[in-house]
Amino acid sequence: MLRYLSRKAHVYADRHIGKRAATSESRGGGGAGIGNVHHQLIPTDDSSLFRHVAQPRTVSVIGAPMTYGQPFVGTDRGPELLRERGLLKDLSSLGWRVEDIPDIDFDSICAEAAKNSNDVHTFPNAKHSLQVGAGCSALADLVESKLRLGRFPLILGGDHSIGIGSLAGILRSNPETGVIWVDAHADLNVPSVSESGNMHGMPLGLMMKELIPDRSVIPGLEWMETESQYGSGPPRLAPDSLVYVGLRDIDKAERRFIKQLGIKTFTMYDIDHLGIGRVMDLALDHLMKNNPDRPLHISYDIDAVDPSHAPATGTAVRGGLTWREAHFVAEYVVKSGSLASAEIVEVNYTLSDEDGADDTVELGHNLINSFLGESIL
Ligand SMILES: [Mn+2]
Repeated sequence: MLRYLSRKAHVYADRHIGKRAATSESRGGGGAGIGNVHHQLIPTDDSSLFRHVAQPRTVSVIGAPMTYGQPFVGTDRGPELLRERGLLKDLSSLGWRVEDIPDIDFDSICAEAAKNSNDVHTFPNAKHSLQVGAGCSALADLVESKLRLGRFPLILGGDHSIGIGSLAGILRSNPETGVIWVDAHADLNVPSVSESGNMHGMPLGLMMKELIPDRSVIPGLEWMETESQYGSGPPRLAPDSLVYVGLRDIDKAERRFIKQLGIKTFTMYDIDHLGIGRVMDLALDHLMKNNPDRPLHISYDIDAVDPSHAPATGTAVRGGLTWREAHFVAEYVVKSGSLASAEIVEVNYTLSDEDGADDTVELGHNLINSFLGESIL
C-alpha cells in the first residue's frame, strides 16, 4: 500500500494531491465515513482549563510543513489540509482568539541551509541534518516567542523531526515542562545508534544529555548548544519529565535507553492491561505529583492511532489506539488544566487511498479540537 515517493517525485505528488483536494472540495470537504457528522462546538469557558495561557486565551497556529526527517514527500501538506477543513473557525468556536501565522517557509530555509553542501546525507546517520536543523531552529524561536507572550502554540506538522524545534522552544521557555509523547514509536534515537538515519526518529533522543552530550557535532544542530535570543537554553529534557503513550514498535537501542533512563512508558500492552483511563491517571500522576505547577506539552504522532482510523502516515503499525482512546488521551490531558502547547505530526495525504487520507485528516482535525478543549459534555 505504501508508495515510496522520492524527493524527485515532488512534481508527481503535487499533481496527485491537487486532484485529491479538488475531489474533496466537490464533496464539501467532508470525510468519507460514518464519523462525518458535524456537531456544534461549544466555547470552553471553564476557567480551570489552560491555566498557563494568558487571558483572553490566544492560540498561535504554527504550520511546520517539514518533510526532511523521513523519506516521503506529502507531510508538507498537513497544515494546509487541516486549515482547509475549517480548523481555524473551529478554534474560534471553541472560544479562542486565533493567531494564524503563515507556515514556516522550510523550502527557502532548508535550501539556504544546504546550498553549500552537495552531500545528501551531510552527517553519518542523521539524514538531511542541515535542513532539519535550520528548519527546527526557526520553529524553536517562534514557539519560544509565543509561549513568552502567554499564548498556546498549536504546531501542525510536518514529520516528527519538527519535535526537535518544538521541544527546544518549549524547554527554553520553561525547562520544567512535562511532555506526553503519543506515538507508535519511541523517537529516542541518536545518530550513533539509529537504524535508518531518519531524523523523525530522533527528537527525544536529541533532547537527552545522557544520550548525546554535545549536539554541536551534528551539522545544522549547532544552535542547540547555544542560548536563545531570550538568553535561555540550551534545551534539555530530563528523562523523568517524559511519558510515552501508545508505543508498539521500539528499536533495540531505544529499548535499552528507555530502561537505562527509567522513562515512564505506557505501551499498547499496558493500555490492553489497564485500560486507557488508568494509563492516563498514572501518566499524569508521574508528571505532576512532584511538580503540580508545571506546564504540559502533548506531541501527538497520528501513527499512534490504529491504521484502520489513520492509514495515511509514513510508518503505520497495526494494533494502535482506537478512535475513542485517541481522543480520550487528549481530553484527559486538557482536563488537568496544565496543557500549554500541542503538536500533531506525520499526517501524509499521499500514503493511502482517498477515503483513508480523508479519514486521517479528519481524525487529526478532531484531535486538535480536543487539544483546545472540545469535550463530549
Ligand atoms: Mn513519531
